[in-house]
Amino acid sequence: MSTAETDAQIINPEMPDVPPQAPSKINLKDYQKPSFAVETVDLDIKLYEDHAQVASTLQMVRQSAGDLVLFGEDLALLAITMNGESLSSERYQHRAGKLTIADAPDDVTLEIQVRICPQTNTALEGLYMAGSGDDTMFVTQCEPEGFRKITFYPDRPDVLAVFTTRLEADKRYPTLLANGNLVEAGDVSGTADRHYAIWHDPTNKPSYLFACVIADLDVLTDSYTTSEGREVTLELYAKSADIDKCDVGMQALKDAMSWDEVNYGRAYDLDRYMIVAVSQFNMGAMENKGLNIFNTACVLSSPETTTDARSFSVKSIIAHEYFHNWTGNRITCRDWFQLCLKEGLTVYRDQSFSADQQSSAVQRIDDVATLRAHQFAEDAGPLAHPVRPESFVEINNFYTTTVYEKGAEIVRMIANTLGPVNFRKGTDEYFRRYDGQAVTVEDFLSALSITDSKIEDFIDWYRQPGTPVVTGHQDYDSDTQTLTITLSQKTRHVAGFDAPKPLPIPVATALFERNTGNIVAERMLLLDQQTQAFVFENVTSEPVVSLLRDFSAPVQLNYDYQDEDLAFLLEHETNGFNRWQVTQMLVNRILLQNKGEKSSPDIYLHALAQTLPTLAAEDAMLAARLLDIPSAQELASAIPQDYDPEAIKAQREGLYQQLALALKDEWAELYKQLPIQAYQDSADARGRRALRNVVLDMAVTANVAGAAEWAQRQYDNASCMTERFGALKVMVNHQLAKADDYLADFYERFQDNDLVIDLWFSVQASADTVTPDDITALLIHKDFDWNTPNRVRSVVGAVASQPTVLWTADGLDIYTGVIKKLDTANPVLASRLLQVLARWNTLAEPRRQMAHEQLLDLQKQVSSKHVLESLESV
Ligand code: 0A1
Ligand code: ZN
Repeated sequence: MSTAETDAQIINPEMPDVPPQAPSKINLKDYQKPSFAVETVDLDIKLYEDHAQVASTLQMVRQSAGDLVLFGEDLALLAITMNGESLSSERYQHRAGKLTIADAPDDVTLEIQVRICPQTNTALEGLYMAGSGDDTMFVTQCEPEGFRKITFYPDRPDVLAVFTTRLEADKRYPTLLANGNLVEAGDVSGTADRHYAIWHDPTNKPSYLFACVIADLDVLTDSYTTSEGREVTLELYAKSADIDKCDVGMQALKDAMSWDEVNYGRAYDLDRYMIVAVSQFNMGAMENKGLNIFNTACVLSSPETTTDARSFSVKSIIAHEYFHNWTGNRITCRDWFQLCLKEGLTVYRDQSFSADQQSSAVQRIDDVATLRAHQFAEDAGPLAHPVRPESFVEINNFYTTTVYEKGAEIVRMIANTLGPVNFRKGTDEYFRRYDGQAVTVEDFLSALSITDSKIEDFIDWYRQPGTPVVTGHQDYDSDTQTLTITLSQKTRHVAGFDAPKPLPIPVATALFERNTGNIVAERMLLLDQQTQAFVFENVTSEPVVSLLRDFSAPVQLNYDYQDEDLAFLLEHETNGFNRWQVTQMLVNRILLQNKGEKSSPDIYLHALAQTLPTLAAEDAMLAARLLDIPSAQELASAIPQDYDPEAIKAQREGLYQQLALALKDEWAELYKQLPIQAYQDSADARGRRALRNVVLDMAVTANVAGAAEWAQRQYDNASCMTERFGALKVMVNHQLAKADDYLADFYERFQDNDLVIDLWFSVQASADTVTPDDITALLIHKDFDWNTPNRVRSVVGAVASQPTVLWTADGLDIYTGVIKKLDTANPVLASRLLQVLARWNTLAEPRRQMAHEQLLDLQKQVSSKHVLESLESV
């Protein structure tokens, strides 16, 4: 059918709102149950050369009084019937993305036909075309509100239904997938070149978990037998050139399936579990029922093309999406305000899974570093919101580190407060009570509190924005042999919210005897008042106190430590995470304290020099992490006003230099102890590779004789991407003589692999010496592609990590230009990229004024509600 023919048939196009209204806010307090439930949905999706036709049949039953409301966006309505009768346009209203039928009977069969255009859908929501040339494929992304771009539907998470999906397309696309079980497949009669497949998903699911794929893909197949005896077929689909990079993901899937049975008693419930790798995707991955869609960057992995860090994150994302099958899919969210219900719990579960696959200390370091770098910044700025927001314009703007990572920290605090046995009793109760339902955070807390009613008090953590600051000091009384630790909490008052209340803050504490370095007492203190004193008896001498062990709560800690106490803890703490934490506290004291209060770096440098050589042999990964100096971006997030990007960069680099010089004599020896070996994917081998890259950078920084040649040799002889890319990064960052040759070689070797070329873009865009002109050159490079979010992020995301480039007139011009370009083409991506500019109001003048003007200007030139909402606070 030609486009011209179908245009003529569009009935009752949407009434424009005249005059255009400001996008309206949706409020949690206005939640109302849907008037109609959907029992079954039959979808028939026919894909043609330049459009698709979607026919749907919905069986609906009234639940309560009210209109029958369907949502639809970017759809051309071709036909609609209710209980067999064609609906004339007077029977319904179609306005602002809503189709409302006022006087529907109690039992309704709706038949709807629409035309959509996946081929021009650059927003990557609904059904869209990904890839190019021979690799073109069609995939869906329906969370949170993409299903309404496929057909008219009560597209909200509390409407659950059984879906049957028929897909029809040209045989050029042999892969036809949808949720559930394959019921039938065959040729379309009367045609030579079209075929179809029918899928039935027996589970009740919300529309955001719908998915389908129309493509030409290869498949890696495996199987898993669940603890309940179900034989599950596992399939990982990718384009044929990538099928050799699917083994890591497949193994991770099997590991995750077994981990969830052992740790939460949860087995998989369908006979088939499919994962599809897609090169154009706005986020990491999506947990559609039985048919996960993954960004290629989050599922493909091979030693030659994938760094260790990426490969490790592939495993955790596979686990994350798998764990959603219970926490998200079988028990889902009542409304999008409850997003943290599925995300916080699932992130906690994937972090726990990953902690079992490597050193749990290093896992905790990674989780906390991410939280501090991104979530603390969000909580401190104008986009701060509660883990469960109370209003939004565009829900896509709330897939944030606050909802995900702070949400996970709340679950962690609950788990630690309950202990493993009672936490398991609580989660068992949660699954028992709410399986098959769409529920709220209150429901979750009520199940978790069956063994301890105090757990319900954690609700305030979900409601209150801002990072609490915990301040404390200690008093030792040698006469009574008592130690009193006094702790206070304060959370900033975020405009638009109630005055903050004290929260329940678990503070894991240990007392270390100064003479021996031994732990003499360990306790979980629960700070739930504004100020509280905690007394320890029978303490024979004044100890060094270690607080917030394992980062027992997502707070900022200001305790009146002496630098020497922190150095003592670096030596004596038994937990690797806590040792890292004290190095970070020392760095903060050196870099961020007000003038006059700044610590001298001597104690820090001395303590590291003492620790590193031995630790490098015992636990290379931890040794590498102890050398962390927070990124310029992270340091900036801790500066509430008058932030000067140049000054912070200079101080940061100065400390890095001092560290490199302080250990100058060690680097050659350490590097020698970490020779390139045949590739192995073990925690130990990954640790050695991580440390080797850090040592290489330190050696080049300290001008160790021959270090530049070490980098070249490491690149030339690399056994894997971690080594090759690590060496390239050092050469580019330090502008070593051969850097350009090696960049060219890297491009040459990997030009056919998009994910590696993303690395090639990002290493240049994030180089220490990058200029706005370099960024512009990358944005017009022949391989730059505005339609591929991974490629956009590889350059633009890197600019965001360079405050000295970003916060200049040219840098901001480039950055706001990118937002304008993506505003209507891909508003989800545009708005996510925009969020880093929220820090503009902490800048020192004249940058603050300049940034403010640029943002006001941007506001006038954008139109998506996503971007406009992110600019509301300007
Ligand atoms: N639920 C997914 C994240 C996700 C959200 C939105 C998307 O498209 C706009 C895609 C994925 C997860 O938590 O993994
Ligand atoms: Zn998730």
